[in-house]
Amino acid sequence: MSRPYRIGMIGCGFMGRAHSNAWRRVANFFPELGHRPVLQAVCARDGAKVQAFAGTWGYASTETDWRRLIERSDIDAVDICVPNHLHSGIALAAAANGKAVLCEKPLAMDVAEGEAMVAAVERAGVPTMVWYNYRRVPSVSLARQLVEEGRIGRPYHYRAQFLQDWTIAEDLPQGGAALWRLDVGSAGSGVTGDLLAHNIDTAMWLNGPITRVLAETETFVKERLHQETGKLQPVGIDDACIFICRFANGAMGVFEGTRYARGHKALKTFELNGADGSVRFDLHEPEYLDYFEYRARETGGKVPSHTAGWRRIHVTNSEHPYMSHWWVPGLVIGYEHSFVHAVADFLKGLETGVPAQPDFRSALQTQKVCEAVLRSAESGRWEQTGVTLQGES
Ligand code: SOE
Repeated sequence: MSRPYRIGMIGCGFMGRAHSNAWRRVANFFPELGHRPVLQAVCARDGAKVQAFAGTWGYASTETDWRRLIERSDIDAVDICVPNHLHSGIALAAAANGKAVLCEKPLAMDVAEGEAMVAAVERAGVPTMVWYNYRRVPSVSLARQLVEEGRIGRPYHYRAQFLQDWTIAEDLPQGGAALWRLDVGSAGSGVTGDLLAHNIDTAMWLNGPITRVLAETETFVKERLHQETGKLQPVGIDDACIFICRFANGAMGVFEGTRYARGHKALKTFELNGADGSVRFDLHEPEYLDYFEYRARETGGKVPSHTAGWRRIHVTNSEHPYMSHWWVPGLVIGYEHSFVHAVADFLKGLETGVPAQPDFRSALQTQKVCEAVLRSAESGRWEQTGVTLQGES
């Protein structure tokens, strides 16, 4: 018999929907789990909105003040899906109340805040997870498996992009619901924390710590009307960011994130090139992983030149990560399933005692890279990241 695991969701925007869907569906597709999520309460400031959200997603109750939610004795885990400037206060209070804390990415506004969050949850001894969901797209997980199996060999190059185009209009306001990502006071940074953080998390998971960075950022639209003040205000976020980096394993990296790549909506890509093989992923075709095998691991020999070539692996077989939980081979899954997988791994971590990653401490490493990137864009120099964490699973 699985035991109920009572979720208190804070926030009911786009991410609140993605997470609620995951909590609702996980028990259907991962019935072996010992915990069965119960949507106990959802919290948002707007009473009518939160009522409607609770009705749609099946939450048993609502709150309009997050402090009340984290104090409730009938909540086991608090899931933070609100703008970034609110993460830390809620996480600290939730940990002090003994709740497990799951937090939407990025962990915090900056490293100092993230460190305080790590200290608080570790002091309280509560389980944590940060929703870097793209690790759990089966093709991305398969890339990690290929790396672990030694199929890439000595890594030389890592390149990644996250391209969008939704903020190009100069009359798009900043701040408030839906547009808080453009307001530096709520977001902390622009594409570095919002988009490149995903790429950095994936990169370090696949290829180890990023040790130093050299970056450029740009804010193309300098002033935008603020929805909350009604005034034209300077834009404090980075609209675009490019950086190069070095990994601890000696590989070179190049990253690009922007919301000004006309025609691109969510083009998240990465490629890793090693001595023995390469892998390539593109979020627009998430069910595929491209793999070039130079040296066959099974035989140790080189793949003959006349048969060598890029191979598209359709990542839908039951042997592929997570896929035995879904349909039959050949049938695809998508974006929302990465969140279901995150929940499944989190609950499994509670049961095995091996915490799902990235936990707060691990996500702090990504925060450190983001901060070093922004520092480098300011200084115009290479900046050390201070990342130390190695080899998590
Ligand atoms: C921004 O548009 C955004 O929604 C990010 O906040 C998400 O983390 C990313 O997965 C998709 O884009």
